[in-house]
Amino acid sequence: MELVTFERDTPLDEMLAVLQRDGGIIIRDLFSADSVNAMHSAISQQAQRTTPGSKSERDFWRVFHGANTIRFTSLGLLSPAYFDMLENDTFSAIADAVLLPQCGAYWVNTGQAMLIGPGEPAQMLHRDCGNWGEVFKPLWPNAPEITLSTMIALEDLDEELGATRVIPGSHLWQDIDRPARPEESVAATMSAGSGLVYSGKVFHGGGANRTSDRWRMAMHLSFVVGWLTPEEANALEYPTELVANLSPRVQALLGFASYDPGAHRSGRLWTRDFDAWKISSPPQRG
Ligand SMILES: O=C(O)CCC(=O)C(=O)O
Ligand SMILES: [Fe+2]
Repeated sequence: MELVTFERDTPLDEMLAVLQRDGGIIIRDLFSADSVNAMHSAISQQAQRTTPGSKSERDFWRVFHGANTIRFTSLGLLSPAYFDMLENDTFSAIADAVLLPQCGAYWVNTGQAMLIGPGEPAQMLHRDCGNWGEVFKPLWPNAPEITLSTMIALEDLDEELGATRVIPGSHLWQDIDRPARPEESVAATMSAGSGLVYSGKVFHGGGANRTSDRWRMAMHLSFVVGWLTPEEANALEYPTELVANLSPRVQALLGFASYDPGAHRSGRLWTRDFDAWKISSPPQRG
């Protein structure tokens, strides 16, 4: 079974129906060539300064991250194209449909370069909602969607280069303990600028890079419901002066707004100024 690839202008309902059925879809040209080129260039440069392998000492994370994989975050410090990608109309519409039934607002979980190096074996298959096991485990198989991700191709990705692998339908498995077998997975082969959009509940993982000399150029972007803590400390990564120039939506996605469970968007920033916090004029201290 292959994952379904859609054109970006496909009606949202069609894409959502297949996302609900398979747990993942590919959207061709999801991101603009300008954004993808800018991120490819910025990430390539940063990769030159980054040592492959996990920054963690723990065995689990060392295996999960891979010894010959380069990962880093804070992508908005490398290129403003990252902030444009956060506002992608199609990914936003899908995230609204998938996550807003469970929350008043969602925010960025992480934006992350994920470059798989030559000879790296396949990553373990996993579910991204595993980051918040307290929520999904007791409720499985009826657990709500709490996170939505996209793997973004910064160049053409095929199986040999380590395209992400997905087990279609595994987000609906009744048995939470059913093991994920690599033979059940399919490669999300896609062209540069395309995005694999996938449920936090579907089994997936980075593919093996079987080339001897090429790095897989891809990045990950995920949102998580506003009542859970993201992996990346977005609000600590970006200085207020930088965020002041971004759109209100991007400011909120990066945590420069309180979580508001209702429809009454207050626009405040946590409790620094309860009524009307203006990012362009932060409150004076002392
Ligand atoms: O690198 C990939 O293709 C997938 C990585 C991934 O799923 C993860 O680290 O959570
Ligand atoms: Fe993952």
